[in-house]
Formats: sequence, C-alpha cells, structure tokens
Amino acid sequence: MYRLHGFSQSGNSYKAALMLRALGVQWEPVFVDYMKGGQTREASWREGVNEMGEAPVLEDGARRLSQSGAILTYLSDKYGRFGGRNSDEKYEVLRWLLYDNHKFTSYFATWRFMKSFAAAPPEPAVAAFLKTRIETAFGIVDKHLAKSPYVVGDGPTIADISMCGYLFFPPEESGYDVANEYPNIGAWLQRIRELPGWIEPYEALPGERIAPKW
Ligand SMILES: N[C@@H](CCC(=O)N[C@@H](CS)C(=O)NCC(=O)O)C(=O)O
Repeated sequence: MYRLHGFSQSGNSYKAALMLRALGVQWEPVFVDYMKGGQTREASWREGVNEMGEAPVLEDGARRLSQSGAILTYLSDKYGRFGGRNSDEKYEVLRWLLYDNHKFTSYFATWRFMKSFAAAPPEPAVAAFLKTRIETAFGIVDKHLAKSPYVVGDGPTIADISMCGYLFFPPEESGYDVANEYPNIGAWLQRIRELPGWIEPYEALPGERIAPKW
C-alpha cells in the first residue's frame, strides 16, 4: 500500500495521485495541512517527511520520494508503464518533465497560488512577469500538441501526467480558461480525461475547498 502525502489544491500531488490511479495500484492519501496550517514549514515535518518542505511525498514501504517528476519516474520504471516505448521516447519524456517543472507548471502554479490563495493580491509587476512566462509556455505546448496527440509519441506518458497537473482546476482559480484559449491543449486534456482512473483534482486528495481570494 503506497502512502501519498498531499492535499487537494496541490497540482503536484495530483500528478502523483493520477499516476497511482492510472496504474490501478492500492494507495492511501496522507493529508498535508499546507493551506491553513503551513505544515510543510514545520521543522518536525521537514525532518520527518521531506527536508525540501514540499508536497507531494510518496512512501513505498521504507522508501520515501519527493518531487513529482521523481515520483512519476520511479512508478513508471517500477511498472514499466507510461515511460515511453524506447530510449528516444524516454529522453523526450525527461525533456518535457524538466520543461514542465521549470516553465510550464511552475509559473502557472505560482500565479494561481498568488491569485487565489495568498494573503495579499499579486503586485502588478509580478503578475505581468508571471503572465508573460505562462502565456509563452502555453503557446509552446499548444504548438507542440498541434502535431502530436500526447506530449511524447502517440500514447500517454508521465510527461502528460506531469504537465496536466494544474490544468483541471477551475478556470476562476487562475483566470485562464486554458482549454478554450489554447485549443490543442484543450483537445489533449480531453484525451487525458478519458484515461483509466482519471478524476477531478478536488476529488483526488483530501483538503477543504477554498474560494479564490483575488
Ligand atoms: N517541483 C516540485 C514542486 C513541489 C511544490 O512546490 N509543492 C508545493 C505544493 S503544490 C509545496 O509543497 N510548496 C511548499 C512551499 O513552497 O513552501 C514537485 O514537482 O513536486
């Protein structure tokens, strides 16, 4: 039985939850009270769960892994699924995982957090910077998906599971209706929705729903 430390607002945790569900393996969530309790900042949590102070964390027996990209890669290697069909595809998957963590998920997740959940609204200059970075990355991915049904090759991989992690949250949380503004991303999200085990992010992991603040 795997244990996944995470919470419902966390798209990075959702990536790991989607993978566990796509694999059809047994797992249980461990709620991380990040939104109200700031649990990941506690010294005891960092010592006992993840020194990086981040969710998700996956426990597989005595093994403990953080970083959604490492978790996805570990599970993909363990079950021989969603990793690409050959060595060329495997490196393509790694290439998109790195792009996702740096440019695609990270600016968007930061922006959504500031817009919906932070204590104060984002400064205009910060908002402008993040929005430029988001829209550039979304444009690149939309163009890529015009020529390919999935991020790598013609079947789903952990690159898809990683990159979709924040895109199923309600548009009002980010102010972007991504599926409509970027049609190839929209069509790809529909394909992902049809994968076995797919679930809405707020159904995947525990955590009280919080209305957007700004
Ligand atoms: N690159 C990491 C990012 C993880 C991450 O930023 N997690 C957020 C929740 S979605 C977190 O725990 N943030 C705590 C903090 O930044 O203090 C991953 O993919 O797992």
